[in-house]
Order: sequence, then structure tokens, then C-alpha cells
Amino acid sequence: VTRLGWIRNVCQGDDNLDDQRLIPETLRAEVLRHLTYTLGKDAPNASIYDWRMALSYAIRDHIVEPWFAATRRTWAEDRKRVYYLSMEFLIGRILEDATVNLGLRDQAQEVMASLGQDFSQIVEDEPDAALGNGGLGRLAACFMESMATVGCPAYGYGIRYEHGLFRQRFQNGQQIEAPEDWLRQTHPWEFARPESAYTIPFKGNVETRDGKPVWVPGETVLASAHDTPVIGWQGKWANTLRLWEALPTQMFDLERFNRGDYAAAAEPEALARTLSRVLYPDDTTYQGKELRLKQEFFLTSAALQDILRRFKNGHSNLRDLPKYVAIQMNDTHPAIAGPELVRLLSDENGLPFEEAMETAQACLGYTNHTLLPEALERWATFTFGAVLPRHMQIVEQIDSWHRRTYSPPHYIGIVKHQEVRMGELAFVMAHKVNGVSALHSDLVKKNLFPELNRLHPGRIINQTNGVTPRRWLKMANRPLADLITETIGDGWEADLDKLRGLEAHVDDAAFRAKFDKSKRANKVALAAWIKDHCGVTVSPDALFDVQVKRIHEYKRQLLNILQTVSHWHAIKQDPTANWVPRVKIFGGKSAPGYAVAKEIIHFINDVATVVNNDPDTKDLLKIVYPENYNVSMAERLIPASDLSEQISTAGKEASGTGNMKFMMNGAPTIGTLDGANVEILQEVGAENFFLFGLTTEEAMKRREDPDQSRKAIEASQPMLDVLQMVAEGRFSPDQKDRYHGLVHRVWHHDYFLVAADFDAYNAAQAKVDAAYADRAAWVRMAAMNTARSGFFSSDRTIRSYMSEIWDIPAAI
Ligand code: 4GP
Repeated sequence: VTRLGWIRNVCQGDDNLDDQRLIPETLRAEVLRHLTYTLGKDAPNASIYDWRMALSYAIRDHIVEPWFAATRRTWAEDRKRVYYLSMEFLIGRILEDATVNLGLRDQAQEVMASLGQDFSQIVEDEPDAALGNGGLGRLAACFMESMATVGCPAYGYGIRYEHGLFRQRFQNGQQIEAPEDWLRQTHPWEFARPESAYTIPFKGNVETRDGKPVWVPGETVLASAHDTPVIGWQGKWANTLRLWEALPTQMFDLERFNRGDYAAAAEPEALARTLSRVLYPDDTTYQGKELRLKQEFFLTSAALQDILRRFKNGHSNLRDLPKYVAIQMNDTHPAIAGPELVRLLSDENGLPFEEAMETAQACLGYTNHTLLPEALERWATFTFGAVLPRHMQIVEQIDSWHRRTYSPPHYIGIVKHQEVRMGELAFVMAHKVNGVSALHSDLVKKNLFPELNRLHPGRIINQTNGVTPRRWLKMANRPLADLITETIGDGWEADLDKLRGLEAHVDDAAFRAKFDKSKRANKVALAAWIKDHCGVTVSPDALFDVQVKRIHEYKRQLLNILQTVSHWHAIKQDPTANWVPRVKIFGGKSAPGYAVAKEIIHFINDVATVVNNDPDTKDLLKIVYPENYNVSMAERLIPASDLSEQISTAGKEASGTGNMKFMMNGAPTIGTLDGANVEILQEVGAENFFLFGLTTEEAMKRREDPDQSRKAIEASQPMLDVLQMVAEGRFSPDQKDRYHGLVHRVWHHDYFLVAADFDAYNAAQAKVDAAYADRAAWVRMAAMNTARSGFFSSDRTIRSYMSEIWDIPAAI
């Protein structure tokens, strides 16, 4: 049986035992062959790294054939393709995910055991590909997997950052950043494509020749491709993630070298490489860095040149481009795609400007991921014009074309106050603009682009986010995944609505006992890991209450920790009451330059030190904050969670996707009416969700009163007590005034409404305690969360993009 033949058999449900038996032996031989001939290692001397590489290459071999098959079919059937442009792909580890999708996980484990190796240790040895900051990048990774699963021909385009998101350590409770080095070891999943390289121009000036503008660049670099195949569920389809590495157009200055000036000789190379050196460690603040603009153009231009080359290989009429090409801009970062596509179509391929505009627009879609004003990119025209002089002219042309064509009643400038506004640019250049949850898309219409929405009714649509259930349930939570299959059969992995079938069992005590057992198994494993990694002993019988995400004021980790302090205080006041033991788990990184977020991290760690050492509350409350939260840690924490903290200030979280992962894994949400929480609440029902807090409108109204936080604090004894303890230095005995600034901000500059929502949150937490104490009811609620999470599969999201934005049919 060939590999492909075997995969087909698996897909068609053929359970021919001979075929099944063949695989472990074949896979074993393949692993040993790679160990010997690819790694050049003899088994007795092989390290865990060698075994991981050998296994990864063996598994990769199984991906290559479906990958070729999908690519060949796309060409043969002359299919339209999606091109997903994103500055971030937060992929995480690949090995286990690939084995799960190929149906080879158990075989891999068996084979490695037969070779004396522990599969889970090998999996752990793989560094996370952390080419993203948070939600936006992880969404791109889930989308890649779902596009491969549903058979949507697609390329992801990104940057092959040498250093992904920084590694976080705590020193005396404070965040320290260290560079991340995922490429120091060979990355076994990619194929270098040095033959696919494009010249990317920058700077210089624009001359007029024969009446036509000609860009004479001042600098160039080379974008060189690295392809990682992305395999879908059951190996039926595979797509390509193409990441660009920056290389110098001229490797080396031989003349300088010969003169003995070695450092100067290596300079062009070093300079060019900086473009793919680092991921900007920031997901919500504007980076006024020329380098960032250059990175964005580097990615976008390389992708568009690649797209046009592929299109021209078989088509000659560029006006047909939209029939074959759908380009999605993941936030404004690749919004330079509009003017760059216009430039390539007109300057380089001779289309008249208006035709180039229409063609580009019909190809382009734009997804907005945040309303935070500081995250909406704007470039000083001075910087923009210096780095991209020809694009500056084209942007102005687009701006005046838009005004001429639509005569807006107000001046809607793409270029305004000497800035190029990338949100407006992306909007004008896209045929569809989407938000990422129902509430968010509504706010995009009403608050972010009200005038543009009036001029272009119907352009803004909603596409509620989703997450891939293969990674986030099937792979990350084996005990629950097995129970689901045992209860409702298989097939739910690719049709998540089937989870509804679990509802029929939630009133069955035997099913609930199994559900509870699966959760407990995950909690026991997590408790052991916490002991190892944080040195804190926690009981798996306690309620695991988890908030993991980037640290940001709007996400309100501060509200959580202040309420934790209040809870601790309450226990101390009445230690013999019937308290439900809790473990508060935090995880997340702050942008290195975001001082307030870093202070919140320090504060959480300081509170943890005091609480975890308090004999009065010993078995009743623990706080853990493991260092360096990333995708792999999420895979460990989420399946072991009892309660999902989604407590952002209403109107600020565009969607959230962590909220969906918790729900799928049977953790009810405590949360505000924000982002996709609204839809989670709708699906799961109010009785299975702990709702609290101001609504978006109420929050906006509340802020009109400049004294709102003081009033809220004065009306709340628990809040007064907490702030007093913090101000007195209870959590910073070595420096009593350490948190005076923090306390002052809550009293007087509480834009994110921590004080206003405190009592409501506190009350919701009390309801959680009461609910948790009733085991049967709690497990029922948890199971209902899993049962009703089907809507949040990213397969649903991708199918909806395919029909509503990309106009592309599934190939399988
Ligand atoms: C995030 C949003 O903050 C989050 O609500 C959303 O779920 C996610 O995008 C995916 O749509 N935004 C970012 C960012 O990560 O960099 O703006």
C-alpha cells in the first residue's frame, strides 16, 4: 500500500487490518531511515533532537503526497485560490498536530515506544513557532488548518522571522524579555525555495519617462521563499504556508573584503536580513518604525509578485485576475497591498489606472481585528513617501479617485493631517470589509467607519471567528475527545455541530461521571506540571479559574487580581465558612514597552507571593502565573480549566478566540457582553454562562462622568478594602509605595472601568462558587458548553469567507 493509498483508505473508513498493521512497521522503517541517512546518526547515539527530527521527516513525507495531489488538482482544474496575507502566523508546534490530522498519532507513539522513545517527550522537544503576538496570529494559523480541512485552495503568506515572540521570564515578579531562537535548530517542516525569490524595492525616487512614472529604487532586497505544507483533517487536502526570508541582492562586498574591511564587507547582508529578523512584539500599539513599514511592504510585494507570476502561468488577461485570485488582508498590516497591486498592474503591466483599481478591489478583502485607536496604523507621509515614493503618489491618486467617484459629503481622507491612514486605505481598496464577531462588526460600522459605511452600504459584513477543533479538542484534550467519540461516534471533528448530540446525555449521571473524570485527568496532569514549573502545590479538586491572553488594560487582568485580593480578604475574615477552594491561573505576556501592563504582571506576582504563603488560606486559594505563555501552554491549560475568564471592558475585545477554546473544552465563561462572548452566551444559554458588567453603551455613558470611578469605589466596601490593602503595601512589604500609581489610576483614571464593574464581577464570582459546589449541576453546565460549541469551529468561519468574500467553491 502506498502512503497515499493508505491515507485514502483511512479517509474512506476502510479498516482493512492488513493495511493498518503495515503502517507501524513502515513508519518505523522510515524513522530509522531518516535517522540514518538524513540525520547521519546511529540509533544508540541519537539524542531526543535526532529522534524528533527523524520522526518529523517521516511524518512530513506523508504530507507531501496529498500536498502534491492538491496542488496538481488546483492547477489542472484551473481553480481560484485564496491568498491570506498576514504579518503573523502563531502556529505553535507542528509534529503532534500533523500526526493527528494524518491519523498517525497512535502509530507514531507505538513506533517511538518500540524504539525506546517517549512520544510525548519528543513532542515537547519541538520549539513553538511563535511567529505572532496573540489572537490575530493564532486566528491565521487556525484558518490555515481549516482551509486545508474544507479543501479551499490557499496560500498563507507571511514573514519567516528569525526571532519569534520574545521569551518571558520573571525576575522578582517582573517580566524580563529574552530573544526567542526557534530557528537555531533546523526547522524540519519547511522546504527552502531559493528559486522562488523576488526583488523588493525601497526608497529612491520617481522619474517620468515617456510621460510615465518610473520608480528608481534606492535600495533593494531579495525575498526568498520557504514553504511549509499545511495538512487538513484526514489528509484529504493540503495547502502551503509560504514565509519570506530577506536576503541581500548582493551577498557580499568583495572589494571591501579584499581591502581588509571585513565588517563593512558583510554590511549589505546584515542590513537586508534585519527585515526578517524580528517580529514586532506588539499587537495593539502603533509602531512608528520605518523598519516595520518596510517589513509590511516586503511581505506584501513578495506575495503579490508571486501571485501574479502564478496567474500569468496560464492566463494573459489581467482583468480576469479576480476570477482566480482572492487576497485577504489580515488587519491593516498588509494594506499596502492595494496600492502595490495597482502599481504592479498599471506601471509594470500596462493596465490603465481605473482598470487596475477595479481589478485590485475585486481581489481584495480586509479583516479588521481591533477598534483600539492606537492599533489603527497611520504613517507620517514623510516616512511613507521616503520608503515608498511611488506608492505615496498612488495613494493620493486613490484618494482623489475615491472622492471623485463617490463625492462623500464630508472629507474622508486616506491622507489626512500629513498621515496615510491604513484603515481607510484598506477599506477603500477592498470589496468586502469584515469584523470578527457580530458585536464588533456592528461597532466597525457605527463607530470606526461610519462615513465610509454610508458611502459603501453592504461592504462591511460580519465573519465571527472560530478555532480549529482538531488542535484545540482532538489533540489537546484526548480524554474528552475520546469520550465524545465514545458517546456520539466519530465525524464530529470535521462537523462540529454534531457535538449537539452530547446534549441528550447531560442528564445521564453515568455520562456526567465520565465527563468529570476526563476533566479531572487533565487537572491532575496540570497540577503536576504546575508543581514542576512554578513550585506551587495545587489540588485538582479546587476550581481552576483561568485567564490566559496578552496582558492589556482592556482585557482587565487587573479586575481579576483585585477581586482575588478581595476574595482572599473575605476568607481571612471568616476562615471556617464553606469556601470553594480555587486556583487562580494567569498566563500572558506584555508588550515590552507597555509599562502599565508590566506593572500589572508585577502586581499579580506580588499578590501570588503573599497569598501562596499565607497559612490561613492555604488550601482555599492559590495563584499561579507560569512564565512564557504560548500556544503549547494553552494546549495544556485550557483542557484543565473549570472557568474561563473573558472579562474585557465591553466594546473593546473584537472577538476573542480563547473564549471559544475554553467553551469547547467544557469550561463555562465568566464574562462581559463583549466580542464573541455575546454569541457564546446566545449558543450556550444564560443558565450556562456567568454574565456580569456594563454593556458597551453603558460603558460609553459611564465614561462621560469624569468622577465615575471615585463614585464606584466609594459605594463599594470590598473595593475600598482592596485598594487600601494595596496602598498600604500589603503585597509589596519591601517597598510599600510600589503600587501607589496603580491605586491612583483606579481611583482617578479608570478608562477601562475596573471600579465600575467590580461589584458585579464579585457577585458573579460568588455565583460561580455556589454553582461549583453542586457537582452534578456544574458538570452538566460544563458538558453543555462543549455540546453547544459547534458554531465556533473555524471550518464554519472559513466556509462563510469562501461564499461571502472569496467567491470560491471547495475543491473536495
Ligand atoms: C485580536 C483581537 O484583540 C481579538 O479580540 C480577536 O479575537 C483576534 O484579533 C482575532 O480576530 N487582535 C489582535 C491585534 O491580535 O493584533 O489587533
